[in-house]
Order: sequence, then structure tokens, then C-alpha cells
Amino acid sequence: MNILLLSMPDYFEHMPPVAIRMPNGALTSLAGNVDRHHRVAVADLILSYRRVRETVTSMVREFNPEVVGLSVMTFQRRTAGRIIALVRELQPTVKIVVGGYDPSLACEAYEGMDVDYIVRGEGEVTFRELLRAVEQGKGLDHICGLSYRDGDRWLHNSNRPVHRLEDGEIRLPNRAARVLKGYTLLGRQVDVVETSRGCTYDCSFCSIIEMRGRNFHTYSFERVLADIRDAHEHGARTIFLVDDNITLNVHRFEALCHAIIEAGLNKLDYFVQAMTSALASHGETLAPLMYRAGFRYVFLGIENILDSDLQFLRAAAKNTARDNGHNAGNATLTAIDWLHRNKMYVVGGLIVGNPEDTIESIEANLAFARQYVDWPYIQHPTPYPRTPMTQEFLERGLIMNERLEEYDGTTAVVRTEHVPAEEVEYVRWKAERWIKVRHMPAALRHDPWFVVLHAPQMLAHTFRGCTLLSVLGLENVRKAFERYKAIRRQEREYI
Ligand code: B12
Ligand code: SF4
Repeated sequence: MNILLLSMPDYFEHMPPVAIRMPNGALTSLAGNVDRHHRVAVADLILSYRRVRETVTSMVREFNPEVVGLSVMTFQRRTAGRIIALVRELQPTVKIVVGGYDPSLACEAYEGMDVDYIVRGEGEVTFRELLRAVEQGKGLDHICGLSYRDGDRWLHNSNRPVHRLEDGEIRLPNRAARVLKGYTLLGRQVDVVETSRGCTYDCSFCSIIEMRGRNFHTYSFERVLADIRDAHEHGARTIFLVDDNITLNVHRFEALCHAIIEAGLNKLDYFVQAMTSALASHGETLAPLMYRAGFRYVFLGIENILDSDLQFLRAAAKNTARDNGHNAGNATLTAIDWLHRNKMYVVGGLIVGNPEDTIESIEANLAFARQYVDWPYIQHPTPYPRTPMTQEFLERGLIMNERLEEYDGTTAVVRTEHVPAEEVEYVRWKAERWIKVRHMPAALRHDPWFVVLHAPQMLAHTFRGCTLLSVLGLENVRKAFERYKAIRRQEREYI
């Protein structure tokens, strides 16, 4: 069968497509795990975000798919709905499948759309079994993790147990299936690689626990190295390790760094997401090793610098340093210090606008970002389906905006007990633009040609809505913020 797999074009503030266009790891993993006789095309629509209608239309016409699959996050749901309608119009008999975080956690939202199947949770084996059943005209009731139509109603098969990655059941991704070009991270071709799945923490804002429970499974190093080599052979110079929490097992992570070095794969650049506690407690050995292995940017889940906010986010444990098993205080500064001493840049993940936040507590976090992080990645708490945080925001009546396309992390959709949502966003937006500018010289050293050629576009993105007058302080900045919000609304109309 011909199978077309699509990821959505929607991007958010901290990932301007002028500088960052990353592949979706789920789709190539699905493509690598279907039966080999299928023809699969993977299209990451971020590579064509200004021509979504034309791209989807020409792909459906030329590739003539019998099955179309979409990978969707919550803020992409509206775009997904529009793409589904377009595909159905172009090819009325096509079978449409949705998967990913949003269809898995808000399955009911897709029952009203024109889709045939919903894959919940991990998709490789469910999708393979679904294709077999569709091809052979067989029943679907035995396929775990699948929801499907039975006349007017939807049937939901039982959940699929999470995959034990250790047993080799999941084959390598199929990157050759990609049909669009132009992946980049600051001018270097980027690819994504997984070394593990899952996490045993339970931060209140994170979807991972409802998605798969609290567990951690790992691929063998042999497979991880083969995957990195494959990404490299397909042109990647930068690898984003997309593990949910690679630092959960620090000894394994250290061994992985050694394996990367021994395999000579440390000539690539690596980006990774990490916990502050792991880096604070093991930084002395871990950080130099990471640098030798090629790690350059580390996304740190700091979340907030105030203990009360960390309690709300249920993120205190993962931000606590340990010394011989004893609590040694907040881990953030020590973690940042180890990374900086070892020439790595810190992407500082912070969440501001939590229920008890005041302007002062938000400003304290912004001041921290200004002083310590290299690239701010500041977000607002966002009530994604079925997270514990969503429940609390609902109970406290703090959700102010139900337009899901704005649930992109940098639009404040909840208010605090003391500050309106829009004010929270304004304060963050106003400060964060300038913090980003300060990283320009470092980015220039890291990727000189890219920054020289694209600096005007990058600045134009960061300062959307501003005029010379507002930058010089001759116009009220709130006017620029209003224009920024209007531009952002327009940008969201991908199709
Ligand atoms: C890596 C990652 C990123 C990377 C993305 C790199 C990339 N292009 O892939 C970065 C850091 C850039 C990023 C950014 C964002 N992310 Co993110 N990210 C993740 C993370 C850590 C892992 C995702 C991943 O690649 N997993 C590996 C793949 C193989 O697994 P998977 O995606 O789950 O896919 C499996 C199944 O879902 C299913 N499946 C998926 N798609 C499909 C499609 C079909 C047809 C089928 C059948 C099955 C299927 O099968 C796959 C294989 O088993 C998750 C989870 C977490 N712990 O935080 C969050 C997560 C997905 N991100 C999230 C969000 C909100 C965002 C942002 C909006 C804001 C933010 N928090 O930074 C931005 C938006 C990015 C953009 N488009 O502009 C949310 C989504 C919540 C939701 N309900 O939508 C998550 C769950 C984190 C959270 N808050 O809980 N993210
Ligand atoms: S540590 Fe990271 S992956 Fe684990 S629950 Fe918290 S935010 Fe999610």
C-alpha cells in the first residue's frame, strides 16, 4: 500500500523556522516498522509551512496514498482538522489515521473528525498491525492501542503495554522515506535520535505519565550508534537526542558518552534535555565527558527558581541536588556552573505564570534567566489534556482561553490568582526578546556563516511587532505587544 505520513507545520515562539526546522522522530520510526512491501512517504510540514495546502495537495495527487497518517500535538489540533478535511476532499476513500500525544490523550476530540482510526500510545506495532488488517480486510478488535469506527460509534481496544525497547522489537527509523528537504538547526542539518523512552518522575505539567505510565526503557548502545550513523549518512551534522529523560540513569548516560567517543561519532554536535539534579550531583565527571562526546547545547528543565512554584509543578525532586543520598539544596546553579565550565550552552526551561505567581515572582525568574542562562526557553503553564496541572487549573477556575491552537507554551492561556493571563505573557515577552539577543555573539562563534546570513531574519522574528520607535523607547511597548499578538494570530493560519 502507499502510505503518506505527515507532521504538522505549527511551530511556536522559541523555534522560529528561519533557524530551526526539526524532523518528527515518530514518523520515521513508524516508517521503519511497517511491513517492508509498503511504500511510505514522510513529510514534515514544517519544511513547507507557508505552502501547506499546495504541498499536501501535490503529495496526495502524486503519491496516491491509500492510508494517510498524521502526528499531532494539542496546539496543532485545529491545523490537523483542516488537513484531514483537505485530504478527504482530495481522496474520499483514503483511510485516515491520527496518532501522537493529542490523539492519545484527547481521543474523544478526534471521534468527531473525519478520521478512520486513532492510534493511542506508542505506534510502531499498532500501526503495523492496523495496516495488515486493512490490507487483508481483517477485523480490528485484536489490535491493542487502536480506536476505530463501528457504524456510528467508536470502539476502543485495550491499551497496548509499553514497549520494552531492550528486546529489539522496534526496528531503526526509515529516514529514506522523507520526501521534503531543509532540516536545520542554526544552519546545520539536524536529525533526531532516541536512546530511551519514559520517565519515572511525575511533574504536574508533563503529559508523559498519562501517555505511558512511570517507566523507563532503553535501546542498546549498538542500536543507538547505528541510528546516529544512519542520521549522519542522511546528512545530519547535529543530533537532537529526544529522550524523555536521558539523565534518569546517569551511569548509562556516561557510558553512552564513552560509546559515542569510541565510535568516533563525537565529531557531530549533540543537543539534549537534562535534569538539573543529575548534572549538579554528577557534573564533575559527567559534564567534561558530555563535552568530549560532542554535546554543545543542554536544555535544562529548571522550571522555576522558587520553591513554592516547584511544589506546584511537582518538580522539586528533579531539581534537588544530592550528596551521598542527602538533600543538598536546589540543583540549578550548580548544574549551570558545570555546563558553563565545560563550554556548553544552557537552554533554560522555565515556567512562569503559575497559580500563586505575582509580577514579582515572575520578574525574579526573568532576572535569573537574564543572569544565568544562554538561551531562554520560558513558557507559561499550559493545561494539556489529562495532566494533573490541568485538573488543578480547572478546579481553581484559572483557564482563560480554550482556543487550543494557542496552547503553544508561549501564549498565556491561564491566569494566576493575582495576575491576568495577558499581563503574564506581556512581562515574559518583553524581557525574553532581549535575553535572546545577548546570545547572538555566542551563536556567531558557533555558526558564523549562518548567523551572518540570517541575523536580520532572526532579529525580525524575535522583535515581531516592534518598530524603531518602540525599540528606542519612544512608543509604548504594549502597542508593539498588541501587534506581535496580531502577527502571531495570522501565523497560526497555516492552511
Ligand atoms: C523531543 C520533544 C520536543 C522537541 C521536538 C523535536 C522534534 N521535532 O521531534 C522540542 C524540544 C523541539 C519540542 C518542542 C515542543 N514541544 Co515537545 N516534546 C518532546 C518530547 C520530550 C519527546 C517527543 C519525541 O520525539 N518522542 C519520541 C517519539 C518516537 O515518540 P512520540 O512522539 O510519542 O511518538 C510515538 C507515539 O506518540 C505514536 N505516534 C506519534 N505520531 C503518530 C502518528 C501516527 C499516524 C501514528 C499511528 C502514531 C503516532 O507513535 C510514536 C512511536 O511510538 C515530548 C515528551 C516529553 N517527555 O516531554 C515533548 C512533548 C511532545 N512536547 C510538547 C510540547 C507542548 C512542545 C511545544 C509546543 C512546547 C514545549 N514544551 O517546548 C514545542 C513545540 C514544537 C514546535 N513544533 O514548534 C508536549 C505535547 C503535549 C501535547 N498534549 O500536545 C510534550 C508531550 C511534552 C509535555 N509538555 O508533556 N519538543
Ligand atoms: S522529569 Fe521531564 S519527562 Fe519526567 S515527568 Fe518531569 S518533565 Fe516529564
